[in-house]
Amino acid sequence: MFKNLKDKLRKFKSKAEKELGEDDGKKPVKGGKPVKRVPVKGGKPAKKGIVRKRAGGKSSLDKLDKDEWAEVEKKPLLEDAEGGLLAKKITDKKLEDIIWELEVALHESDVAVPVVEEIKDYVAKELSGKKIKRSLDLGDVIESALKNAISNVLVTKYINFDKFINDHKKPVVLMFVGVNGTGKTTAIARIVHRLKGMKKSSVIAASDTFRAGAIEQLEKHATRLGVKLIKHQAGSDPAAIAYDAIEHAKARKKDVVLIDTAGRMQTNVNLMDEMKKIKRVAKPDMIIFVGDSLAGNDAIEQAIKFNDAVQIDAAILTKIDADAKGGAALSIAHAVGKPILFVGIGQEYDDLVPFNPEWMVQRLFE
Ligand SMILES: Nc1nc2c(ncn2[C@@H]2O[C@H](COP(=O)(O)OP(=O)(O)OP(=O)(O)O)[C@@H](O)[C@H]2O)c(=O)[nH]1
Ligand SMILES: [Mg+2]
Repeated sequence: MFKNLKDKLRKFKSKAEKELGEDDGKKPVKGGKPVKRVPVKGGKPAKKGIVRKRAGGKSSLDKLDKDEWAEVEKKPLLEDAEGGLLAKKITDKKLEDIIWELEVALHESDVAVPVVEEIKDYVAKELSGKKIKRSLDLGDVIESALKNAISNVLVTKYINFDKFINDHKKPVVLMFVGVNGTGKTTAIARIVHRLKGMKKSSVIAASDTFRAGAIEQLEKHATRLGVKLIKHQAGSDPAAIAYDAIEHAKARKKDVVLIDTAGRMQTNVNLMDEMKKIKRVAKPDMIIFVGDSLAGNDAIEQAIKFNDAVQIDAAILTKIDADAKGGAALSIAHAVGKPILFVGIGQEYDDLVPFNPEWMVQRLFE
């Protein structure tokens, strides 16, 4: 999972650590002006022998031994607010070089362009001019900047799916949309399985009347999961089936209606119009775009087009168990401004897991 992106981030971190860790040989600078390599207090040179606490704990400069002074001399000395000595300042020149490396790494992992820009800017802002205490590890500082940048792009209005279902007026109507073969039907079966675990009853609407075998596929899942499937013949009106399923749910006091729809290319105007009709008739409480993470940047493009057509509320990203790149997972929520609800991580019913930024960041840096 995300091997490519993970490796690239790891390589970037160690390279950045190395490059930023090297002394640039310049005089240390504070506020743009060179400062003397003598600790200062209130802008004036400190009196010889004055007691000054170092981050490392020594309390008097007089007490520094020869080797320690040699160490101090090698590095720019700056003071932090507490008067502790600081070791390093990340210069903009060095930063520019490593940010370029980061940009390349992200592009190679299929991260969408606006997301690359955002991560770059965030990392640059967080590291620029940063004075790094000796007590801090440069690698940790870089990793934390990366993690914050990634969390930042993943944070969109979070939806707690279980809470949404629990709190919402019943029946809750969920409609699943996406291009062919992304995993809509499988996701529906998995959500029904999840709802069963929450003691919520479901009914499925077989509104994919387009693809041969689609109804049979759902029938198998419905039988296995023990839920009602509302179906008409192949080729019949998908909106009418959704309507019937909702009526059934109202009459039988079912909690959730899940509407399966046919896969369609975002460029197929007729099928996109048909999807809009299902929405008009069913008035779903949540439209969920199901995207295949293996499609990378195409999945982002599709999400944008589906969002333009029916205003999606959330996304599910499937097959991330097979996704080495990780770009789609990083980009999709940002691209459409809607959260990822779940990710598909395998072929079993349980392999649909709630998604949140920490989950992704944890996997990228484990
Ligand atoms: N590895 C893996 N395979 C998945 C995942 N989700 C779905 N699949 C597989 O993807 C294939 C297509 O899944 P479907 O659920 O039929 O996709 P669909 O979007 O309903 O397809 P259409 O109805 O034809 O548009 C199936 O073989 C699924 O088992 C996942 O998270 N990981
Ligand atoms: Mg399907």
